[in-house]
Amino acid sequence: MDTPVQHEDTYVERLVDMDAVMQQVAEHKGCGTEGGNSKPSCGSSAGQGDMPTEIWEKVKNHPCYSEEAHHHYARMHVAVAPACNIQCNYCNRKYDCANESRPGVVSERLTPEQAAKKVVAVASTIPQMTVLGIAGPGDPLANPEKTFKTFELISKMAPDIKLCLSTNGLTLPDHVDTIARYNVDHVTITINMVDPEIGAQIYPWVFYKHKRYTGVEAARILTDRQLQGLEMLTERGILCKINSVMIPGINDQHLVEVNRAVKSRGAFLHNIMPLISAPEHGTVFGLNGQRGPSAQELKALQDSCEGEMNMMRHCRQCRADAVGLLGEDRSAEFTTDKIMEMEVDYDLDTRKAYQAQVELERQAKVAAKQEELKELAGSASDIKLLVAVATKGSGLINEHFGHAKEFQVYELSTDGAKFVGHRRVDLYCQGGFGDEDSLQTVIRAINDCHAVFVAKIGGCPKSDLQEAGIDPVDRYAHEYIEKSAIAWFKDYLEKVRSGEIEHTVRGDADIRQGALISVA
Ligand code: CLF
Ligand code: SF4
Repeated sequence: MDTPVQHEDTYVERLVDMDAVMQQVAEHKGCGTEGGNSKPSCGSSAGQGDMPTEIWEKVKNHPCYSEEAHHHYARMHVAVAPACNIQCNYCNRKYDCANESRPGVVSERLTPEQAAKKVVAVASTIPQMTVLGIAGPGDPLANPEKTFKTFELISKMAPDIKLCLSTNGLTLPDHVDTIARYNVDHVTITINMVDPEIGAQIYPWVFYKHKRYTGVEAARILTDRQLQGLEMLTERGILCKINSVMIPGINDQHLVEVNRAVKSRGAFLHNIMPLISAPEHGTVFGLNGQRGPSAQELKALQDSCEGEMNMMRHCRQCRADAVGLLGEDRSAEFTTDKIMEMEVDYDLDTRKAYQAQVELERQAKVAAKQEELKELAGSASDIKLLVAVATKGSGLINEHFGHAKEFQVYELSTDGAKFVGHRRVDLYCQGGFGDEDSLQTVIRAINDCHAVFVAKIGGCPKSDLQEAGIDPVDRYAHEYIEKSAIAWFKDYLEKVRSGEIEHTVRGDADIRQGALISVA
């Protein structure tokens, strides 16, 4: 099993001079100075920066609320909430709630008791699992008894695990006191509009106080309840993340207004996700041909909102029974049958010791990046470009090109390396041979990138990538991502300066819609 602290070839070496590392860690101001950028960006930050300590304590190990943490810490979901009280045009209720899940995914439903056993089993096996979320398969607050019973059991059995909740917000104001009582520190509300006319194009109906409402009236009730719930939560100091689904031609421009509305009500983080819409999902949008955004459209909207508040760009639209690091899915290891047979020993000391080691690894990574950044500091250039990275986690370039199910995307500039997204792809390596069709989908998915960093790559894909103008880089295998990307960028700028290469602007890239969506 691969874990964040078992990269035996490099880990011990990195810890040799921990005094120096700890000194640099003490000095680093990641959140406010990510990549030398002075704008706070806590959803994609490396450290505390200007954040109050009590908020930092809540986000530092939460893989969704801290981009940096998501390389190291895992979350899990338990699918205890089957019912829903609204209808979204991008959702088919045969599948998981599409407000947090990729469409077309079906999760294994659990009772609260089964869920609690599962959480303890996973926490004992994956000590870096720090957060338990309830995100479906329907709306958790349309199933309040099951949701809160699950939280109650888990807070007794695994008290160190943070509790998290995701909701469409319709009944949120009714449950805020209970949420606070159960110490649920993090709540996600999906808010796609603050204008009922736009809402009527997204929501055909809501079921509220024993009555079904449709059209603009339904959307007005929903937006009023969502914003009221948000205000009530932030008044109580509960951290709120807003998910918004970007639907081109319907709410894409409007999401800037949504961003302002949620920021003014105290939301901590805004997660704008692409609509994923394919006819095979059987949703209204899928069947009527509503398209999702391209990679450039999504990034442009996220960039335009970033001046207003922290943006999340590392969401993987997880399934309602997801387990593991974001981007990996270990739910198949923890099916109900397997859990019920497991002998579980919940050892808090072992979990703490393991997480302390993860912290050292994480801090060494930050220190290495800061060191490389110092060398970049003298460079003057307005070149900004994207690179893709194949990684299995821990902030390392440690995945083979052919085994990558996704690539992480970083924007490089003289400010440093900034995580700006990820692209899911079809596996190129199909049991020992490369699949040419898959390679073309990979190239389309990272077509806006100048280079792709991998632990290893074969001759054929290498030459196809070069032909497409993407530099396959394997010389930083098993090194830290940001440090390596900054070092590569320094070389790139030098080559441009010397006239060895000419800087070109890349085109757009695809966000995968249909293929393989139900697999992970
Ligand atoms: Fe789950 Fe959501 Fe909590 Fe995270 S997921 S309930 S906040 S613990 Fe995270 Fe998954 Fe995106 Fe959700 S990557 S879908 S944002
Ligand atoms: Fe589907 Fe979630 Fe919308 Fe309910 S709230 S209709 S489960 S996407």
